[in-house]
Amino acid sequence: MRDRLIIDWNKTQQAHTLVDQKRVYYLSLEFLMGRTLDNAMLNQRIKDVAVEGISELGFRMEDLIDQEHDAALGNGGLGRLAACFLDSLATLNYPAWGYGLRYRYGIFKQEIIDGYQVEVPDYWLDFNPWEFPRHDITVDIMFYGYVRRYTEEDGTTVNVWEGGEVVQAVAYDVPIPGYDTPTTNNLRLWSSKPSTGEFDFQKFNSGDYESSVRDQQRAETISAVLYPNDNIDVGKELRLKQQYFWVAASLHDIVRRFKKSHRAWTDFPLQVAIQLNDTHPTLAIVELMRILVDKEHLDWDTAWNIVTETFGYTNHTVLPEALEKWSVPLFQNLLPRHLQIIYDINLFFLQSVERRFPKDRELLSKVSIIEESNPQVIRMAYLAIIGSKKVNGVAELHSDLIKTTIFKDFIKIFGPDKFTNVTNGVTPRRWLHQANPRLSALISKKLGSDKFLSDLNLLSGLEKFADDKEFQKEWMDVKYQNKQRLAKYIKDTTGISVDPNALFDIQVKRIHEYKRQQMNIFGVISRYLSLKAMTKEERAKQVQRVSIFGGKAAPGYWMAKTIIRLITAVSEVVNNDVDIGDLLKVVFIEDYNVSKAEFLCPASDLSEHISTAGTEASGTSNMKFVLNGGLIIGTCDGANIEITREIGEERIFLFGNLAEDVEDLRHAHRYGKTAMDPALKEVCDEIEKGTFGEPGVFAGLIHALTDGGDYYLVSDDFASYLSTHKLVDEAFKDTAAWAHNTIVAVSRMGFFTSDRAINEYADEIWNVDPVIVGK
Ligand code: 7GP
Repeated sequence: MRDRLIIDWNKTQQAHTLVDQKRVYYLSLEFLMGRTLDNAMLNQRIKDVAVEGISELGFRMEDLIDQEHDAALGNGGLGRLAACFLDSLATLNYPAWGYGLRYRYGIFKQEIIDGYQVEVPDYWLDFNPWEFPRHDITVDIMFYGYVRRYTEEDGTTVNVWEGGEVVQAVAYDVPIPGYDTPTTNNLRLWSSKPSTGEFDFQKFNSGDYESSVRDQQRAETISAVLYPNDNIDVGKELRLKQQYFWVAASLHDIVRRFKKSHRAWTDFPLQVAIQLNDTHPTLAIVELMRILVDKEHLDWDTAWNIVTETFGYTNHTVLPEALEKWSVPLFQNLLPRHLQIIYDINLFFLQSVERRFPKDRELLSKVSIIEESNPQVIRMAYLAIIGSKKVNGVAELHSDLIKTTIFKDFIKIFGPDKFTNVTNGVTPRRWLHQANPRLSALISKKLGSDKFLSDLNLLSGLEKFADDKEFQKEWMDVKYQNKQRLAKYIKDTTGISVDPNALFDIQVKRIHEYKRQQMNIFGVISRYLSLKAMTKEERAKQVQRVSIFGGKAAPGYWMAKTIIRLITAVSEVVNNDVDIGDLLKVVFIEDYNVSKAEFLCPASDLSEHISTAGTEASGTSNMKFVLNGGLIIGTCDGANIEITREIGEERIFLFGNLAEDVEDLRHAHRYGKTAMDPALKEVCDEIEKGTFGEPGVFAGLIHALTDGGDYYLVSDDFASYLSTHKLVDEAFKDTAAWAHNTIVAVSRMGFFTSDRAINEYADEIWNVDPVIVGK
């Protein structure tokens, strides 16, 4: 497979060089790729032959596929989106490159020990046949140092950044095969090592091993680990180093490629579109200014025009704690010249604002890139907005919210057209065809073709079979088999027996208070208490449930870890309660990752996307679960809203308060005007009684609901959450209607392919065309 990929990769790169059209560069600190082998075989359409060949050799393909380590260079949604986008870019034949960091350690592995999360390092590079080290492609990157400014004879001022520490970036290339096309794009990941001049052999030979090794380690540390935080900014110097290292190496590469064509600099935006995946690569704006002004000696305005025509910025969150801000003193020490450039960008920007809104001092301080706190901080999102041509959110509600909340002042200045929406999508190759081969085969059989895999709207052809009893049976049979596979996995890994006939209710995603796994487990406790209170006869009428959780907590996020502990504690009690038996089981799946998502999504009847309204920018697993024939319980948040619009509100279990009411509800909590929901109160009392072990362990969770002001509005949404779960139970009893609804839902999911999202970026933001690579 590796050889095949490289042949197509070469063809593609040659074709792209030859046509020399505009290329897209997707800069992302995270690429959550998962495994490659299966995907590569399917995209190259040789899996059947490979399976046959492997079996003749006496192996099973599943076993082989299972040997591969996930490439887990990401935390959650943002990183997985980047991976889906790479698949679509290649499939749609866009000349595109991904640029990222080659972390030695990806996201940690999660072990559950005595009910608690324990983090174990993920050393994934032992055996990685999918990367190609390019020792010929290196870039020297500088940090620290000082700026020397002088005036040339003709009177121009020159700034030279010098005297810093130099580290070398080495390229590692990962081929990205498109589906059913020879186009194989490149993902270039940078690895850090001491620059050739830096590792001191003199010191080493003279016996000063320690200090020479220290220099080496210092350099290698830059690309050593992925920061394990999802939706939270911690502001550590090493993180800023990672960002600059990666951005500077990538821009150097992009500029070098552009220069080969000997075009005028003003053509740069006609040849290059750079997309910033959140603010992590925002320094690229500053670095490109530095290259154009300091090195290529363009005048400031010409350079700025080039820059602001080149970049696009995607925002992935409105959570204030996730918005990147760098302390000015820290930044000044590490990147002194870049700080000056930022000051100049800010000055010219504020001057232009001042001219248009004279005497509005408040507006100036509100939109300044520099926040006048102590210490001063650089607001990276503002820099990204000012330096980009377009800014987009990732679902309609989210794109509206950024315009009315965190970025509202910029609408005044730039007008509304700079801000746009591109609703996220997921690749149907991995998330339907690869993850759910049975369903994919059934759909192909019914539609008479597998063309839907590259044109997902063709799924609409299924709708007319939604009431076909025979088809419904085949459909539900696929679901049953996928649930059986999951039940076996649960048995093998946790010892818990679950009945595949039960309703499988799954919430898998990073653990975060805003995603409200706490509300889910409180709901489970409430269900448990009701079951306990029932007579035998009443119990016999209840729908069996398996509540499945999975997800990692950031190592420093205490509340998230406590939520995991509550889930495991509840599972110990409920699963061993003889009164309850198979009526309710609670499972925590250890170490949730892309490969596990691939067998969880096909096995759900119901999945939970229950964030406090206005907090989940889009969500993408919601799309994966529906695409795999499951229904959703969810809030009116992120892409849930558009999913509802597409599939029809009778096929989604929506509940809870709306985003527009959140502020008022929070306000009411702050002023003690809200009594806790009675069902939630019962749950809290039960926890405090010690039913789930030492109550002190969970005090933080309870406190957040009471004196903590219930910021995520669990109490406000709890009653409607529980009553909506009752509706789910009722609906599940009617198998024919359930089958009908899931078929109709799948048939209307065409919109949520990442192919559609990528075409929107290409047309509305990048202005780039596909290139057909010959066979
Ligand atoms: C996530 C959002 O939380 C999720 O709703 C969205 O679907 C995903 O991005 C892709 O757009 N955001 C992050 O993962 C994140 O860390 C802060 O954002 C930078």
